[in-house]
Order: sequence, then C-alpha cells, then structure tokens
Amino acid sequence: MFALAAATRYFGGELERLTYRYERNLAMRFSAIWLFVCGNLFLFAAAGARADEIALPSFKAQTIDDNVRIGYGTAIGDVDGDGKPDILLVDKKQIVWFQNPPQGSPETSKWKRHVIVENLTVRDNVCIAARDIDGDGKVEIAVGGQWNPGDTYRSGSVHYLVAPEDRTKKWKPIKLYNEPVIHRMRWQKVGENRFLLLVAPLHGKGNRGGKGVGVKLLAYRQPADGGLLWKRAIVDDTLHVTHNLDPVQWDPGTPAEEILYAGREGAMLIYYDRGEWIKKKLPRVQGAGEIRMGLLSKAQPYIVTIEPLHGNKLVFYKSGFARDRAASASNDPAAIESRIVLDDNLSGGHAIATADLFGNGSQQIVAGWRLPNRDKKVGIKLYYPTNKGATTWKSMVIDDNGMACEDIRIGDLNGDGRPDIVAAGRATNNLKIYWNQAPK
Ligand SMILES: [Ca+2]
Ligand SMILES: [Ca+2]
Ligand SMILES: [Ca+2]
Repeated sequence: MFALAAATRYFGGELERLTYRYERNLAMRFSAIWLFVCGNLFLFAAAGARADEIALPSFKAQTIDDNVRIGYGTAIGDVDGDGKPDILLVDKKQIVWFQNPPQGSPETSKWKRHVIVENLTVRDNVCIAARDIDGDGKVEIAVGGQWNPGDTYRSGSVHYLVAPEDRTKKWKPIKLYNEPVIHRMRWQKVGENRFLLLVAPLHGKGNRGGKGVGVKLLAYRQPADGGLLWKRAIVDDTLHVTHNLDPVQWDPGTPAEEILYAGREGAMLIYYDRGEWIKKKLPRVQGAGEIRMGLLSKAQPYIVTIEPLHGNKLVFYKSGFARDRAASASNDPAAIESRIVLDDNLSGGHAIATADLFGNGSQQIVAGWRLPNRDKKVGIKLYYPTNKGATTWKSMVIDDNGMACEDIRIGDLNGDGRPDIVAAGRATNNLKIYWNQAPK
C-alpha cells in the first residue's frame, strides 16, 4: 500500500485518480484479496527498504603514479619492514615499489617510488609474487619477465630477487628455470614457515591456438641455504590455456593453503598434502580468466570468476562446502550450490579481489575491466549481496572510466581497520589507491 501510494505520487495526477478508484473498488468488492495484495506489497516494500539500508561506503581516489606504462600486476606487502604495507608494481621495463609514507598521512603524503630492478629481460615483465616467507616482517619477491604470448617456445623467465641491505636500493635478480610464456606467480603457504613459489604459464610449450601439451603449473621450493638450486614439482599439466590462480585458505582443516586455478577449460581446487597435489574439478565453473575466493561468512565460502577468459561476465558461485566442518563425502570442498552472473557488461575483464570493505563480517567483490564496455567506459565496480542467502546483488561504481584495469589488490594501507583498494591501469597509465571511507 505504501509502495503503491509512493509510486502514484511520483507519477502524478491522472494515475493517482485511477489508482484511487482501483483501490476503492477492489477494497470494497474483494477485501480478502486486497488484504493479501497489501500484505505482499508491504513485505516487498520492507524487503526493498532493508536492501537500501545497507550503508554504502564511499571511496576516495588518490593517484600514486600517473606515468605507468602497462601496469601488468600489483601487490601489497611491507617491503622495508616498518610495519606499514607498501605497494609493488610490475611495469613494462621496471619493477618498483611505492613506500607507505614514513611520516604524515598516507592519504595526502607522497608515496615515494623506488626501483627494485629494471631491464630485467629484453621483453616486458609480467608478474610478481611478494610475501614474507621467512617471518622477518619484510616481503620476499619473485618476478616473471621475457613476456611474449606469441612465442610458446623461448619466451618467459622466472627470477628470485635478493634484497639489498637498504631495500630502497636495487635488488639482485637470480634467474631460475622457466617454462615458456610465464604469466602469473604467487607464494603459497604449505605449512608453518614453509612456502612454495607457484608459477603458471599462459600456454603449454610449443602450443598454437590452445592446442598441444598441457600448461605446466610448477611449484618451486627455495633451498634452506638460500642457494640457487630450487627444487621443482609439477602441480598440474592438464589444462591448455590458463590465466590466473589464487592460493587461499579454502579449507581451514588443513595447514596448507589450497589453490584455485582457472583456465579456458574450467577451474579446479588443488589441495597440497605432504608433497602431493590433489586436484578436484570445480563443477559448473565455466572457462574463466580470473578466479578468487571470497567468504559470505567464516563458514560459507564462494568463488568469483571472470568468464570467458578476458571476458564480459562477473560470475558468483556459492560453494556447498561448510568451512567449519571437516571435508568429507557429504561436505565436499568442491561442491557448487549455485551460479549467478553478477554483471555482463565488463569488457576485457581482468581483475577481481574480495574483502570485507563494508565491515559487516562478509566479503564483497571488486572487479575491474580494461576495455570500453557497452557504455564506452572502463572502470571498477563493487558488488554486494542484498540478502542473507546472497541470491540478489547490487553494485556501486568505484572508478568511472578512469581506470583501464589490469590488476586489483586490497589491503588496509592506513591501518584504520578498513581495507583499501589498489588498482593498476594499462591504457589509463595509472596506479591508484581508493581509500575506504566506511564508518569505523
Ligand atoms: Ca613499509
Ligand atoms: Ca621476509
Ligand atoms: Ca584503510
């Protein structure tokens, strides 16, 4: 009744009179039916009001670098060990880090740019892994270069970077073995103080058009003496074009992180168990370029993808796995309960991150794309469920046509307890922080 009245006021006189007659006649002749309709309208209005009551935070953009050449990838981690997270960027010819300002507000002070390495290979750099793997509070860094997706024989490189005493100076690269077309890398925690470097090529060796041998996803283990002889293991070689992976604590019942791994042929969940890799195909997940884990609650995980590879769709998969119970035949970690397309108006969709940006105990989704969409815009949007079961969703714009997004990371960069968003743009040549202004 309230919703109807509000609508008639909005649309003006003629409709108002018609509605009045409709209301009076029906109310007199079919009072029982009318009461039923009113009840439903009331419920509808109440549900709508609840959804609208979600207090949306605003995000204040700060450009950290407006001279990025490609901005292939970014990472957040403490480089200098002062306790403040810094931003790392893999650009075309340089790998750099931006120092969280030692003094003053990080939202207004300059983030000083330091070159880690430059001209590492003849071709472009493409990926980075930065994480504190030895527990001293400072990140260890590996990078991939010699990027040439057209050469599936000789392209690609993998380097571990040795930190100088003064981490604002140049780092020393150590070249490790590589498969061709190295494309993504991340550190995976496999036990207490034990990490592996996961390295994923885009294509299998010598392949053309995605046909041929499988892509070798490798895990590298740094020798205990810090020497050059890194051992390697094949994690997977069954997919033929892969694009991203996410090492995550999918199953808290195991000390090691699991891996979400996506490619043109679908996606899988990979468990690590005492040097063995156990792979489970994720049913219903279609060919994807990006994949990330999120949490609706601590017990309820989800997966979010961009489909197809470099595609237009952001897709949410509600998991059927209960993280607060042990994995079993009836609590299958790879079970997918539902699939919802959250958006089909990305173009060149290339980045996803999840975090509790609202501070409501549930993780929302941030996604970015790098080519003009149907509205001729690039940008970043934030997606959030409007009900408890996450069956309905809404979105808000984070960056309206100012970020041709290659990569997104989320971390609390000013230590106020609210996660902030970092994005790197290719055609827009920029690196930005979006400061989370949610109420504390
Ligand atoms: Ca720092
Ligand atoms: Ca460290
Ligand atoms: Ca913050």
